[in-house]
Amino acid sequence: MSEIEIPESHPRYESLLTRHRIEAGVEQGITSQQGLIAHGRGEAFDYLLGEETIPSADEAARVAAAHLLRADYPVLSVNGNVAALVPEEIVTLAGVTGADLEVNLFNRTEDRVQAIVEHLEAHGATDVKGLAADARIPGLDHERAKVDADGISDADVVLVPLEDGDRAEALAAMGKTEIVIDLNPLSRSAQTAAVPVVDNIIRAIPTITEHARDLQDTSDADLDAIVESFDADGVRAAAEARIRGDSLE
Ligand code: PTJ
Repeated sequence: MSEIEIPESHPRYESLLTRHRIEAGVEQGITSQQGLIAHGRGEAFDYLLGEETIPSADEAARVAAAHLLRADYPVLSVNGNVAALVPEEIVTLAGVTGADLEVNLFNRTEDRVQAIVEHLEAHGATDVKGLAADARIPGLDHERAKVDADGISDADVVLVPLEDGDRAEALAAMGKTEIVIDLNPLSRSAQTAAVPVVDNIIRAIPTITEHARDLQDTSDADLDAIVESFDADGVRAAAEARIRGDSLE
């Protein structure tokens, strides 16, 4: 039996363990209550994807890695679900790609931003951004507009995980490249992303990290070629086809 009294032989063991992490995140003041609902939405899509990284998602993860390595200033945005599910993994990705981490919340409270910053620091992060909130993303009327002037506001490439909203579009309007991780290929964020990674964040972050390690010594010209040959619409269509059950992938 694990800490959560679920036998490891249970057919949904991994999924139940992940749910428990989200629940624990709420108890620790890291994850919002809405995060529980968001997680349930994600689980349903993951079930339909076969709970695996499909080839198009792996391709998108490689392109995401190329973008992060090629960027002048990449920033990984962290919300309450990301912090609960992949704290160590996202800190590792930041280290491998030279990106900064910034806490950006929809249901923003200063206490929760602080709790997430401390949680990431406990997993090895330093200089986590998000507390200053001294700049705004133009065109957004909600709390996700609040960003750091020397963080997301200054970034050229931003990783936007787990949000079905209008920030990816607003970031694109600022001239930034947005990489979105979302299990729903039809979410607004996935639809407007330059690079939609349709995969569970639990698999996607380590996959992007693995690609970044593989691409570390690749020339800028070759990274540019990887980025330029990417077909975001093709990736969205492949994921939707897999979910609808008419995929040949
Ligand atoms: O911490 P906060 O205050 O910033 O709030 C964060 C949530 C996630 C609650 C907020 O961003 C929200 O309400 O999100 P939505 O609009 O429910 O969108 C979340 C998206 O993430 C949905 O499209 C889900 O399918 C997707 N999703 C959920 N869990 C995962 C996921 N995608 C990848 N991996 C997951 N584990």
